[in-house]
Amino acid sequence: MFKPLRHTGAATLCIALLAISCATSAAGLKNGLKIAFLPKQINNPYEVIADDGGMAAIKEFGGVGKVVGPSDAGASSQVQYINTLITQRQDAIVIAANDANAVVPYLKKAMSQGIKVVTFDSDTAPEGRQLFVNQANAEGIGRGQIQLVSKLMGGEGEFAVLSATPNATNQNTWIKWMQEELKKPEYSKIKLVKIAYGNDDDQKSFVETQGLLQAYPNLKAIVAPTTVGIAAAARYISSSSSKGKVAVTGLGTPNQMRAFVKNGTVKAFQLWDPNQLGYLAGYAAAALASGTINGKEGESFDAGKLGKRTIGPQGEIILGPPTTFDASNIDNFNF
Ligand code: RAM
Repeated sequence: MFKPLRHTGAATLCIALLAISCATSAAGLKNGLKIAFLPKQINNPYEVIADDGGMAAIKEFGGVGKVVGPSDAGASSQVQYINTLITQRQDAIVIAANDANAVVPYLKKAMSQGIKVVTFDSDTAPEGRQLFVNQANAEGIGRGQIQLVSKLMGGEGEFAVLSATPNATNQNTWIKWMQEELKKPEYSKIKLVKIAYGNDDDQKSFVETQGLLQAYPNLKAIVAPTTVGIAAAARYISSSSSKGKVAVTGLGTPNQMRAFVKNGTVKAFQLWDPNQLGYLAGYAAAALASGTINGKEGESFDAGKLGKRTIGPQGEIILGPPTTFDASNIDNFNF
């Protein structure tokens, strides 16, 4: 019986056609795509893991990947990199935006020249990109952080948030959902006393932690929804008299937090696998640049080992729910 060709993988077809060189991969992706990752900052261990995931994906589908970016997470620090990537005629830019708006005119310029733009980790305003690869549902992350800290505080007392930069789209969205969750009657005895900003800078986050402990002597917990912030806060508290009195939680990488879980400073925290986030973003960018998707809701694409993924409302693709790490499971994770 005749089998329609579209059911035949491109790779199989390539073998069948033998000597003819094929311009697409199994997933219909073009060969040799130039894809640049532009993280919030290049020296942030979280971003490094995510970028590595992106580069692994690009290697799988035969593209040419690279990572460029600033050393600080300032609002406009990524602009010069975007301009250079436009000049270099990249096929796609995958960016974790440091500001929802500052980069938009430059990303629009890229798109007007046919360069595909995917945000991941931290989004821009929707007009700045074609797709947003989100680590997890933002509402779920924000509400989940409050559920976790409430448990660690025994349901009452003062806590502070130690965030990244004041303009970080991802942290600001999560904090908004934390504040929503706090409106529920079960949290009536919990008070958010301060939102401090460590700018995803280790030293500044460390000093901000010290400042919070001095300013709020009754503080029972610090929630840092940033891997840089939580590691700095845990480091400060682990060698201070607040150890055992002030809980530290938030979003961290198991490798950075392991020692603080083992020494009892941190009981529990959350995250997803940043490597998978970058990997998914790499495949999304390649699918866009190959024209197998246009970025419309409901379209699906093949994301290698992560399987088939579908675009949701507002061009958002979600990796999956976060994991909660504690002493019982942290050794099962290595990132
Ligand atoms: C930091 C960055 C990043 C965020 C993680 C949780 O590394 O701010 O954007 O997703 O924390």
